[in-house]
Amino acid sequence: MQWEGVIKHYFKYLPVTEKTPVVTLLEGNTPLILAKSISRRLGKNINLYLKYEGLNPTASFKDRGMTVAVSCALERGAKAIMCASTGNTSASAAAYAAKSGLTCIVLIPEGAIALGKLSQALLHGAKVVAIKGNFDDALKLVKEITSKYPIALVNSLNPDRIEGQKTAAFEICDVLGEAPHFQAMPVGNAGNITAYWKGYKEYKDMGKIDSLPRILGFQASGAAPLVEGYPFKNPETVATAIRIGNPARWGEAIAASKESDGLIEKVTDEEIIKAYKMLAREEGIFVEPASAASIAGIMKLDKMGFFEAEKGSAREVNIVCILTGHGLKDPNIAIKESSPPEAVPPEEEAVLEAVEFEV
Ligand code: AN7
Repeated sequence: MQWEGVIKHYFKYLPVTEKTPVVTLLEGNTPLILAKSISRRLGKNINLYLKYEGLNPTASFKDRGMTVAVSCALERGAKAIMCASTGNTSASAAAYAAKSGLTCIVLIPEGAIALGKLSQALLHGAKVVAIKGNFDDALKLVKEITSKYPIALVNSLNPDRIEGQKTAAFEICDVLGEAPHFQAMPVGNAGNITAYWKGYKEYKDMGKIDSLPRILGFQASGAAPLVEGYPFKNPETVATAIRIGNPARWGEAIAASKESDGLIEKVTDEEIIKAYKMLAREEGIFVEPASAASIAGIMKLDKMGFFEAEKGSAREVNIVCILTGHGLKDPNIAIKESSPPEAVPPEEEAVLEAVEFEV
């Protein structure tokens, strides 16, 4: 049986009816992969799982929210949708708009979105406008424009986005048979952390799980408003997806960390790149830098002794890291962080020498 997408699968949990024109690219149902090597680093009774959201149709978690946002916008008679984006939202909005026949307008910060994401938005036919400013400036404009004109806003300020994205929490619980003990994730505009926490709470209220996870959110240290407690005017990080200085869902993010007895911490670009390479080389998983922030965060907390109590206990401890976007989104970083191959003559000896192969 083919998977039918998140709206059909989780229909009764979502703001849809039989009349809703469902726009789907069959998003969701992403794998939960046991990270054997990283788990081993953490301790014998600790299982670290990777929720590989890069395997969604446009290669990020945004598709879960976009299927609901676009379907509902269509149901309400929208002709156009609009978003500001650090890249992934624009790629997803553009694809779902293409599928539905809606016009898509996206505002992006000039020169600050990864190549893969820009190519997606352009190829899907979105009207892409680059702003001489950052994401926060772009979002402000989108809010103004969509409040004046009949254009549906599809950033995560739109509650339908949150509803769709909460299905990832459902999937994790459906696979594990319970909620994980900890869930780690990158935080930018703070829509996703809001969505996951809502999803877990709803599943508990419905009696599907008995306990809730502790939510661990991570920001890049150059774009860490939730950690420092004030907006960043000029956010900077290698993880361009989370280069956001003034998160729209600030209060909800703090609430998720507080209510769940979790935290929101920061990780440096160096820690992010280290985790990015570790995932690629030890687990065979290619993510974009922002996604590696969740692993960088777990490594940082582990170093600080955060998991000491868990390590001593006899019970198995499950940590789920959300890998929000695929590595191919940002190929420039991957190449920059590697040694590009040298060209050699087309001869056996030259090839063996180049790979330093010894029998
Ligand atoms: C890979 O695309 O904000 O905290 O405009 O692309 O819900 O914002 C992307 C965010 C994490 C942070 N990982 O999620 C956008 C955008 C990846 C992302 C986040 C984003 P939120």
